[in-house]
Amino acid sequence: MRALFLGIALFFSVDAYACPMADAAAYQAAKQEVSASDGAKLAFKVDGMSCGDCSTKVTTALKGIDGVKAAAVDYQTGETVVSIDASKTSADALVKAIADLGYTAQKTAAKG
Ligand SMILES: [Cu+2]
Repeated sequence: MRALFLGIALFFSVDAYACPMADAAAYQAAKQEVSASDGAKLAFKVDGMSCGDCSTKVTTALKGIDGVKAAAVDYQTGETVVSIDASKTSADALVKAIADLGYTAQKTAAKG
């Protein structure tokens, strides 16, 4: 009985974790944070991401860079937006940090 309960709990937690709709909503919320941030806005297209773990890895790496104020990464489209203090970091540094994780990043035109 307990095993069954755990099985069901695990099924639902894995399902919620992998839900593309929830991931898309989280990206939209993170994107708002980037828009609201006072830094210079950069946009990238990141290739090679396949799940929420990938976007978390990229987001964490970007936010760990000195000068990055906010970052939002959507693994489903590869769309990545970042707000930076341009006196501390650059688009090239962010592209390199993403490449170090094994993904390919290309700078695109920032909107807004
Ligand atoms: Cu992944």
